Amino acid sequence: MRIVDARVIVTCPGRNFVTLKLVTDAGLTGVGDATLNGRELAVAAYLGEHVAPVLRGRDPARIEDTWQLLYQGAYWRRGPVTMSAIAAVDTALWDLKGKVAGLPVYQLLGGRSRDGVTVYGHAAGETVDEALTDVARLVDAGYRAVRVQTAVPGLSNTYGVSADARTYEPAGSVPETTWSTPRYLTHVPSVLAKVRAEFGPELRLLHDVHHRLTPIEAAGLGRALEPYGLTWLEDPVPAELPEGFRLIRRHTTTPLAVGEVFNSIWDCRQLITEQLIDYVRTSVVHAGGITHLRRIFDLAALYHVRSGSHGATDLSPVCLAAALHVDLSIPNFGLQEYMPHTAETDAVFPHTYSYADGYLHPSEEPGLGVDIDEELAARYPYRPAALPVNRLEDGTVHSW
Ligand code: GCO
Ligand code: MG
Repeated sequence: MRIVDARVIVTCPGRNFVTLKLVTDAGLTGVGDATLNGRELAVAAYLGEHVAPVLRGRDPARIEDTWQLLYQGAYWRRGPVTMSAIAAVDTALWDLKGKVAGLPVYQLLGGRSRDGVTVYGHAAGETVDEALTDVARLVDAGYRAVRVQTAVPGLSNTYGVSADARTYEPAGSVPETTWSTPRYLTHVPSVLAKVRAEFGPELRLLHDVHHRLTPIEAAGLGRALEPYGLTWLEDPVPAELPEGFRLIRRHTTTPLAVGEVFNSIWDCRQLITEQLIDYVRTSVVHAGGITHLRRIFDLAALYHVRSGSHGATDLSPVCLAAALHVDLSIPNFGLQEYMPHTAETDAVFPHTYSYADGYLHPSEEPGLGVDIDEELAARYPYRPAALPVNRLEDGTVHSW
């Protein structure tokens, strides 16, 4: 079998997605997500100009060899653009292999290690009362784990709280946000205290700091949150400096989750091998596809680190479908983030994974069980959009 076509499809059913579709001479197709929020066209060009010509004529069965060819063979390694492009190819090849074998991809990865994939949902509110109502909505829908974010009094446009936060995070809608670490640190423990008091000890609670603190500030927050038994505190500091996590670890037992912006095993190596984190949040699309993600999770398993893959709505249903096959099969699964896509997006990406009672279940169809409706996709042309920029109250640029 040979690859005869590699199509890069950019579509905007509410937000932008980049998808790679591989076509073989046997008429089989495979899909992979290549979406890099706010930088979509960079990956589309990388795939279209530099990768698609290499793929045409290749044997789709050679997944590992193709991965190495695109990684080692590029000389310029790693980085979000390259690794998202490699991810799309890798994901599409696994999809094809499943279709050739007549098996869902999780069977090719070793079969089920569990009955379903436990997910966490997003609860948010401008006020704490609104957030409590939103947590109740998720609990009623069966969720066992909930991430809680609220606006910070005195700041407008807090991360994770915009009106469309549940469906779309937020490229283009809020070009600039304002941040104050003292206001945030004063507010957030009281929010988690109220949620824990209202919902009891069993609901798993998470909170995302979105890379905004320094290690000593994060250490203090982790300690302040200890009474509320968080499942994880996410991205407490920018993770370019893994050594910084030693300082956080010295002061708090609140578990840490990091890695949604990581692209390779090298980005998380030190955090994992020094046991500085508890969950690694790398995703199929941004960390080199199913092949490389499994390598990361295997390393993590040696060090008692579990998976907690990124799953915001800027990762397409193709990525979510692929994530579920990985999640179901690995031994050290932790949690999977789940933000349902809009009906518009779901229509462009027909899929057969399903949610029930706090769990997602991947498709039993051969391959990944997801596709892109190219005709419908063409009706939603690309719309330029950028992620917000964050500034302190005095105007200094700060991590968003
Ligand atoms: C999360 C992430 C997202 C990112 C978004 C960026 O935990 O889900 O932090 O909210 O901000 O995916 O594109
Ligand atoms: Mg996050």
